[in-house]
Amino acid sequence: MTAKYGNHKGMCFSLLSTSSEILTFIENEFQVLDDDVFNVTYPKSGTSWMIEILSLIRSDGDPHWSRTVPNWDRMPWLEVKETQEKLKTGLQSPRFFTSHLPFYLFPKSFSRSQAKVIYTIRHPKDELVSLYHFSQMNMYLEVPESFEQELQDFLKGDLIYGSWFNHVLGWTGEKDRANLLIMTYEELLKDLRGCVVRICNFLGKELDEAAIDKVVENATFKNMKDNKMANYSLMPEEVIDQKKSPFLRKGISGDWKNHFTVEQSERFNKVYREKMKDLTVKISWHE
Ligand code: PPS
Repeated sequence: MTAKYGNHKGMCFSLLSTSSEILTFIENEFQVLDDDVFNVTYPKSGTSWMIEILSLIRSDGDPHWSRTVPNWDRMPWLEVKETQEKLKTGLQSPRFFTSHLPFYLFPKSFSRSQAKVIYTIRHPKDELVSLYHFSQMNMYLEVPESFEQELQDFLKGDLIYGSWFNHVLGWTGEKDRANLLIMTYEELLKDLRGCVVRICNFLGKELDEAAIDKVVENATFKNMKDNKMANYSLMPEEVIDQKKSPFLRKGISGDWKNHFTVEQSERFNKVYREKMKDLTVKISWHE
């Protein structure tokens, strides 16, 4: 553990963003409501993209809300310090939240509710590359000594929000719940429109063709990068220094090939095969 990180029930977290007390409250006392919607991810897996998609779906494709309100106010991060006051004062229903929590730390009351969760998974090698760059520019995170160090920490499950493997296994283990939709970043890249339609069906939201087109148009990488309510340029430079690396960095799949050596990739594959052998959902890159 390092100066910036704490450990809560086996999960590493940033002391600047949350605490064991908050995580305990969220797990045991926070009351999920039936009309809540949660965007859940392991970090760097398409969280902000899903916020944009859900915000636009919620406003019938009208981009006004997403262009005038920062994404962290549109879909607050459930477990961070800043959200705790908002939870006390009450948020207007239906509440839309974002969370990076693994299933075992997610609110227990979810299991008794009809609330909907969209869980997005990204190819872990690309997730790791994205996190590596993010760690250089985000003051909440430790700067890794090297890419090799980041890779070793990933394989040990020693990164922010814990093990990627356990996170994905935990959430996908809940795949039979009717109120859980599992998506991948790669599907979003391949067929954003098709994914928007799936999400609308899951949420029971009827949008006409023109509204769906507007959701898609406003959730593209380029349009998000130009939208200061989505590109984190409103964050002070001391917190997120985008001169070091932009938040919306590349927005592609396969960038891992520019970062991993052949040996690192093989080492990664070996651990991946062992740890993911019990994966119960079909993901395109999973053998
Ligand atoms: S965070 O910090 O956990 O909330 O980060 P997160 O939003 O999950 O992930 C950031 C990466 O998602 C990419 N991104 C997109 N890719 C394609 N299209 C769109 N619209 C989009 N929006 C965000 C973003 O560029 C980060 O990936 P990298 O690989 O670093 O570019």
